[in-house]
Amino acid sequence: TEDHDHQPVDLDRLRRTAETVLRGNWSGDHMVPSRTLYPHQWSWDAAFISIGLAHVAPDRAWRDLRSLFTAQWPDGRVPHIVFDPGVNEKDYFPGPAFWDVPPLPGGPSHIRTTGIVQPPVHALAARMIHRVAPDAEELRWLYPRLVAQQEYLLKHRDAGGAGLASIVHPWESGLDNSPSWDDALAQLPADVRVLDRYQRRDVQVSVATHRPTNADYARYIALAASYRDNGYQDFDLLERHGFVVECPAFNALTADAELALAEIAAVVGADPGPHRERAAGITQAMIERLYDPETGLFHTLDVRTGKRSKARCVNGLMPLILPGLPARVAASLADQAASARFGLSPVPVPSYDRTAPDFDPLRYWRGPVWINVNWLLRRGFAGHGYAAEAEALRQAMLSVVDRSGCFEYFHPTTGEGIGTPEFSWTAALILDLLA
Ligand code: 9WN
Repeated sequence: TEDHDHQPVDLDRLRRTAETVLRGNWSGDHMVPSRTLYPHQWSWDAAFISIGLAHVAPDRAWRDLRSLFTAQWPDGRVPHIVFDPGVNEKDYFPGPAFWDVPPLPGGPSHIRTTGIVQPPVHALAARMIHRVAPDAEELRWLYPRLVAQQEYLLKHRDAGGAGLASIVHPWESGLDNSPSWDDALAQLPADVRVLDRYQRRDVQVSVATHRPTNADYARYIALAASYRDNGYQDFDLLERHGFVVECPAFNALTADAELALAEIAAVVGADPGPHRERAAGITQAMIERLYDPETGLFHTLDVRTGKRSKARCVNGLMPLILPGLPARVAASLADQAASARFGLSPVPVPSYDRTAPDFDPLRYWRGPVWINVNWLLRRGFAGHGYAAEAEALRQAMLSVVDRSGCFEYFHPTTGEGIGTPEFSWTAALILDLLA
């Protein structure tokens, strides 16, 4: 294995580094994404983390998913953060006091969570852990919960009425300040005075110029407060809520979860058929609503205005993970991923179009490279028969992490590590790439 400077990647050292990060970030019954910046349990982090953890500590991998789903709401939603009661309120903002989720009838009363979700990567995780460390008992426990998670997204969140899930907050995408949301957010006032009442914790722990701007952060807080004050309800979202958007990555992962559930169903004695049908339906609706043949990419759709964002972002490549994508659409995504706009080696695919005038190599999801989306893209390439691209991307990921460490994200030109240094999903997914 060689990186682009032809320095060999030291695979043993890389594996040891990744294992050390995961040992350090384990917190009794779950993994934290980072000890400093993210001291609680995050939803899609837990999925990526457990996929890698399965190779070195399968009990912990199953445990992480179980902890998360123990906090599932009675309506099926899996909260984007499960708060650790042992962590001080001031160590993460917005914390449990801000979200103010009342104890839920029929739900666990002692667990505090947020009221928004993140992409459903957990069925894929369960299927992948089961391949490495088979445990039909865990799968039987998880299966109805994973089904309820999907039903929440596809019923309660189908604000557009076309069979796709809408997100009600940029944080739900996992790609917080992606340019994908700029048009939708621009319609909301950015009253930064809202921040006077709170302390942004992220800009104390991390570098402010890398994090979302205050104007964006003020909108995040206002949107979260509005959803909270509406009782975290999802009816009449278009009238009641200021941000209702269909994201191609979120929906691709929702369809992918149905495919994973079809396989899990076969193990637990349920019918895989309906899962496959739902995956096909979502894929079809995504092509009709989110695909632009002119850019050769998928784009987010603002359900309130009916307008598609023009921004070319990494979530627009993510539908490549879907095996049911027509070959011509897969080919256009593969072309775009390898083009000068993105480029998959020597440094992996960035979060945003490198040629865009507002491409920012340092600011969070507006330029830097993230390992989780690249890991997904690699699967997409491999699934559509692009073996050389899949391998190039794998080498590029191993190389940046070997040179820089298990950082949260990486500079899209130099590969330098940015953000928090001992980031769990980077470590976990590298272990999966090495397996
Ligand atoms: C808000 C934990 C999370 C990831 C997201 C990433 C970032 C949180 C934040 O960190 O979001 O949820 O405070 O910025 O954008 O993808 O799950 O690692």
